[in-house]
Amino acid sequence: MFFLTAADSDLRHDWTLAEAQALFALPFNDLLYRAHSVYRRHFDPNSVQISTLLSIKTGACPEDCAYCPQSARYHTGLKAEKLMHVEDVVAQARRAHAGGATRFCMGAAYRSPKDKDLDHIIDMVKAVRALGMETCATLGMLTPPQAQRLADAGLDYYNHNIDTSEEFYTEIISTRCFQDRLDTLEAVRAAGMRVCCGGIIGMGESLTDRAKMLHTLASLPEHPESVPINQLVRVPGTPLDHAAPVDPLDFVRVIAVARVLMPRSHVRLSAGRAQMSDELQALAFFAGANSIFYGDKLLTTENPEQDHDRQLLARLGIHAEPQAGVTARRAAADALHAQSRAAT
Ligand code: SAM
Ligand code: DTB
Ligand code: SF4
Repeated sequence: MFFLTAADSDLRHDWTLAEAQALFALPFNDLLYRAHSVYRRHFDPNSVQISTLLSIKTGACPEDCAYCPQSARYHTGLKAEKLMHVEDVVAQARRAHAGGATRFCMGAAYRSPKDKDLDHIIDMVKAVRALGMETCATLGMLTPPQAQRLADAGLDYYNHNIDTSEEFYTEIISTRCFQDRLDTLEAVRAAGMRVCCGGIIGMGESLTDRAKMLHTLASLPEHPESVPINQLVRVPGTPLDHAAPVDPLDFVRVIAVARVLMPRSHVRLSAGRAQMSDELQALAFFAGANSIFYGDKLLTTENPEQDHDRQLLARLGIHAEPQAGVTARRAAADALHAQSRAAT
């Protein structure tokens, strides 16, 4: 006899948009109770996965993403920098690992990487992986062969955000379309990498746009393993500098709905933490956020001081996910990857 447990039935790929909207419409306590219950069935609620970001190629990006300080179209005072040297990247990764991060995410301000840049980035991936860290990269759009090269080099995760709903996307970016994002996500999956995909709250999107964004993510053939929820960092010089601030409780609602729709994913309380109170972050962790970016800088903007984060996590009794968990997750993923390579 086969019994379906509550945890099994939490995992669904057939959520309707109306169900996602109904979750947003729940009274706050009802939504948080539901999200936290789901969270406990799938994770240790006192453990957080820790990633550190590094901008390996900064600014001068040809895209026009209205939120981004790295677009060449806006005057944000950011100094553009070429692709970093492999040794410098590895030195930063080593520092992040010693500080407690288990995943290292390398970000580059590209529309899509050139193959010769990918050669260097592959060297970075191999060297960071050799430290025992999980590796992640966010380099813009990828062709299927590029995705395969990164997967074969051992890149664990690829970050590529859908950012918002398909409808609102055209108001934020004109230089690519929503389908381009989905195509890259498909190439990343097909190559056997794990997916990190989320969005930004606070760009002037409606509640329906938020529900649609999460519904799109939860309707992918496999849920992204990591779902970063960013609060817009308003950067002077970008078109969204004066966007209206998000109601903090509405931000927590997004985390909670993401947790319910994608129960086994790591939901990351991502950009914007430097502008959040400790209490708001505590609520977001209760609602099911179980991943953060750690380190004084995101890509180009500020993140909370490491000391402050250490104290906050200690006050909440939340510990960093142990390295053993990371090692086991990688071994399982590597075995799957080897199997699928053997089958092709
Ligand atoms: N160029 C690549 C791309 O767009 O996919 C990778 C780097 S890009 C900076 C990665 C992500 O950072 C974006 O998709 C967006 O979600 C997030 N981001 C950029 N600027 C932000 C801001 N001001 N506030 C919050 N998130 C931001
Ligand atoms: C994600 O979702 N957020 C990160 C990471 N993935 C690449 C980037 C946040 C960037 C915030 C603006 C900056 O620091 O430039
Ligand atoms: Fe370029 Fe990425 Fe910034 Fe868009 S979000 S401008 S693609 S770096």
